[in-house]
Amino acid sequence: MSPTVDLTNDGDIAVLTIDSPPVNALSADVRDGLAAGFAAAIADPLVRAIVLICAGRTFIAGADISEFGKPPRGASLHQVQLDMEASPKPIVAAIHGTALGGGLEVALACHYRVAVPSAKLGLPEVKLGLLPGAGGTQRLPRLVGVEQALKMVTSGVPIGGKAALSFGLVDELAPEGELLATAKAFAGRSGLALIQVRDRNEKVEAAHANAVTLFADFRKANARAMRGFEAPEANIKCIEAAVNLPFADGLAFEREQFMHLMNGLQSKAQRYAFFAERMANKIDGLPADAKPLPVESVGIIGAGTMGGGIAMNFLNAGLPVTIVETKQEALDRGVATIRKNYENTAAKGRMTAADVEARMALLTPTLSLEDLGQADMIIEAVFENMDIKKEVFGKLDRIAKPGAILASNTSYLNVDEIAASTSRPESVIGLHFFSPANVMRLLEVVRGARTDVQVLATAMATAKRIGKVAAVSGVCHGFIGNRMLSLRQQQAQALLLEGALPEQVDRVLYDFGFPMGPFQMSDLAGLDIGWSADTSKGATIRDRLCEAGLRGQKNGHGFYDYDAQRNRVPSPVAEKIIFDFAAEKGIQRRDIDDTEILERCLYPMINEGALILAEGMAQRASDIDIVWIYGYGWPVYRGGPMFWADHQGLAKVAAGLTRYGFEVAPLLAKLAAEGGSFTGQV
Ligand code: T1G
Ligand code: NAD
Repeated sequence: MSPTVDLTNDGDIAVLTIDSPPVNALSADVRDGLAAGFAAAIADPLVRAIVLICAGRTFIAGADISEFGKPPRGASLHQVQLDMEASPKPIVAAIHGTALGGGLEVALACHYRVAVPSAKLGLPEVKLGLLPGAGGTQRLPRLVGVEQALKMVTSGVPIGGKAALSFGLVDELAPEGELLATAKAFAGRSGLALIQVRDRNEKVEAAHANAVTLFADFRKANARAMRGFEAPEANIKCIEAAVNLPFADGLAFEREQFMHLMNGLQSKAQRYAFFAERMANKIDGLPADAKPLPVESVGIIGAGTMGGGIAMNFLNAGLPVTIVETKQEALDRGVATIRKNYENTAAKGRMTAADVEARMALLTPTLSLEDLGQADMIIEAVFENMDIKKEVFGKLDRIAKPGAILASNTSYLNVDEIAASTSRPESVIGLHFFSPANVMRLLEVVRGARTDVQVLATAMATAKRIGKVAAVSGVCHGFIGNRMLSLRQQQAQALLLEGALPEQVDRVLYDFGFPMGPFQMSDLAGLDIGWSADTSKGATIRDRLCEAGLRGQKNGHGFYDYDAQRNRVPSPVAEKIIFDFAAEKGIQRRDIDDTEILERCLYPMINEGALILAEGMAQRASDIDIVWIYGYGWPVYRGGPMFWADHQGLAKVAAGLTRYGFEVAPLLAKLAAEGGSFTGQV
């Protein structure tokens, strides 16, 4: 039929099989194959019904995102769907793996859908800054109802086969491994009505009466999660259209909204982030034979803030973990925190009590480092002190089995220096998790000068296995994220002295899309992290605040004062300390506008990003963007600092840096001068 679509007949049932690895995306070839396949099967007098199925690991995982923004070619998906709906023979979709986006929309144009229980069905377009542009917003609510459709298109989270059956999204579940047979049997039933989803109006009509309240309540309940994004509201409007307009008008409205988003910068940024996330997992120049080593058991050293969270990632993946502490009390506290976290999740219904016990059963607490002798991977998360880390790695070198991976969760320290405290630096790597480590998806994989490529490949594979988005960093102070963050923090502090207020700086970055500004973040983390009264010199605002007893949220007083419900108001005490400190420094405070605040917080970190790139501390600019999106709350709809800088115009960024007294990084100056970009996206 076509290189990607095959048509076979089994008796009077035609089977159209899409085979277009890796995820059977709806590329031009696949659309052409479907158009030709359906036409042939419909025209074949021997054919009574048609089954659509996919080869490989998944049903259609959506439109081919890599075709977006390019001149259209091949059959139109819209026309393929119209031909399917108009078919005089029932068409049954047979779904396994993921039926996502355009893939689910093709299934919704079929008369019936059969799936295996393990299948995932969803419309994740909102995660690409889009909406389902092939009728999904009009057909889905007609099957699953308005509220469920709203949830699915605004969260982009797929549902499983069983849930899909219960919502009426699929008509039958097939036993795993018997999908084709079940779908053929279903298609072969006599008297199957040619029901088009577009004509099943009961559920949208039922919502008509209280539509205004329903949509208002939904918008209100999800305002916080949707803040700053354009796509969720457009998705809601389309579901509203499904309730208020005839199908064809709703479809036209959906098309218009889709094109508006498709041509917008937010979707461009989110599509960029989609591929950047997948690219980050690829290591340039990695020999093809650098296959990941097996990791079937893990050791964690230190059960503090990070050790516990790190352990949970591996327990969640079903891997046995041995966790080591120095004292029983610290060990008990660490294990209790892990159990508490799981019990909280179970209390929210997101796991069962049996799941909690199953994970805790995989955890072995110990006070003996020797118990890590058989671990495949060992991750150290002890105090951020080089001597302590070297001592630990020295001992590990004698205990760990040959070939074991020795990793450090250090935030800043030199991984090569840590590695040099062993006789096997090639087995040492940095695995920098972010707090809370069981939640934050980013993992900075720090490649040491002597780290073996197989150790690196294993780290990347392990990251994917525990659901992390990994990006490779070279060895430098603060790696990629913290190194750039320190520039932003420095500027934020300087702005306070020169005339800005904590709440002003925080508002500017919050409005930009960060979950919170630097001063609210400092209060949350604790103003005294790494501070001690004995060594404090009163040299910074933070020193002065700590010397005055302010600690942040934990004692209710920091840059803000907090009530029992953690509501915050600007702190007059902090403000006075800032003003006095500025006066002491002879700084004449002035009014500073929001633009200057934003540029001085973001431009220097972008400049540092250019240095990181030029030094080869990051493989590519998109890795830097992934670090900031998954580790530091950079709004994904702005693509990350390097993507954002490209769209601001590097000449403007370079000029701003000069204006604010910064030396422009050579790479940035060069790209600005030649009209280039970091990401190649402009
Ligand atoms: N288009 C093009 N390439 C895709 C793709 C897609 N839709 N989905 C995946 N890939 C590539 C990916 O880049 C990677 O390539 C390889 O496949 C494996 O992916 C009209 C407008 C399906 C759950 O948003 O969520 O339909 O890196 O590493 O972890 O309304 O991929 O190997 O070169 O992610 O097993 C809507 C996107 C599109 C789903 C599999 N669909 N994909 O996850 O593998 S918009 C989506 C995923 C749309 C219509 C609209 C995941 C996956 P490479 P992977 P995975
Ligand atoms: P923490 O103080 O909460 O925990 C450290 C734990 O290590 C303590 O429980 C301590 O008893 C234990 N420990 C110390 N020496 C030990 C030894 N020799 N053997 C076994 N256990 C020992 O610190 P944390 O915040 O979890 O930080 C741990 C590491 O992770 C540090 O390197 C830190 O820089 C890094 N890190 C921290 C964060 C964060 O946000 N807290 C984020 C990323 C990385």
